[in-house]
Amino acid sequence: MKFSLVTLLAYGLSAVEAHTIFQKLSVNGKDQGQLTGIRAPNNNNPVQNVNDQAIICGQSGTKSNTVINVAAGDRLGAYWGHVIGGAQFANDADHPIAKSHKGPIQAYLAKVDNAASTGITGLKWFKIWHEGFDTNTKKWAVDTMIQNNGWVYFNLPQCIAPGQYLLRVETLALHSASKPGQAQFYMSCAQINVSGSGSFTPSQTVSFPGAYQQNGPGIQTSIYGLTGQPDNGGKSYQIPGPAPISC
Ligand SMILES: *[C@@H]1O[C@H](CO)[C@@H](O)[C@H](O)[C@H]1NC(C)=O
Ligand SMILES: [Cu+2]
Repeated sequence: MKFSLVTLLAYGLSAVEAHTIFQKLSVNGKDQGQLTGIRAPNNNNPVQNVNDQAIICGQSGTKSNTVINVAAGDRLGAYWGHVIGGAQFANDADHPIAKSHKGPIQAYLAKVDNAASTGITGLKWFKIWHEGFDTNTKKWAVDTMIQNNGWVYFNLPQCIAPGQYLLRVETLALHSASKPGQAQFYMSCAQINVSGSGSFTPSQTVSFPGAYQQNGPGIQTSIYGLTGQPDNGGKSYQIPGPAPISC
């Protein structure tokens, strides 16, 4: 019983406020600026209902008229901070996110006519990148994000066709996810305009809401081994959603 109290203290209480927000984008290492071209929630609270509209781009919050120009093949960075602006105060241990908040990070695209003005419902999403849990190093994608001071890097695939897209980047925190409805989803959407000579059209897409099931694999799941370590019991972890495109 002592163990469960320790677990509760370590993972339960810290979960209350130790959240995160995706709030800026970098393109080939160049920071595009705070909330520039980003639709971010106004607060760092998670979305826990996968069937809620907020699972698309987070609770509706900031808007931007900017569409960020990128080229297919560019290296993108998504910056996460404990609050808008980054750390909440000096030496904020929960910036960019609390260490307890282990889980995968994913990037999805949806083609739109105008990324600045588009609605977000009914879009057809496909995944371009994800990172989950490495059974060898015992590192979660969230650990990499913390190591990189909030930055999550991935490539925009070379095959992506020119045009405007919403880029949905999601962090999923699984510290309490063994209980129904306790997986914590964090996401914002970046507004991008892709140039290049790609011609990829996805043969399969998913909807948000729709892509995830509340009790599905990788969502309602315990990440703790027998000793209470967040090592997924040494097993591989199944990242929710479709496979990333390959091209
Ligand atoms: C998108 O990129 C194309 C190609 O670089 C450019 O011609 C167009 O003006 C851009 N659109 C916006 C909205 O920035
Ligand atoms: Cu949290």
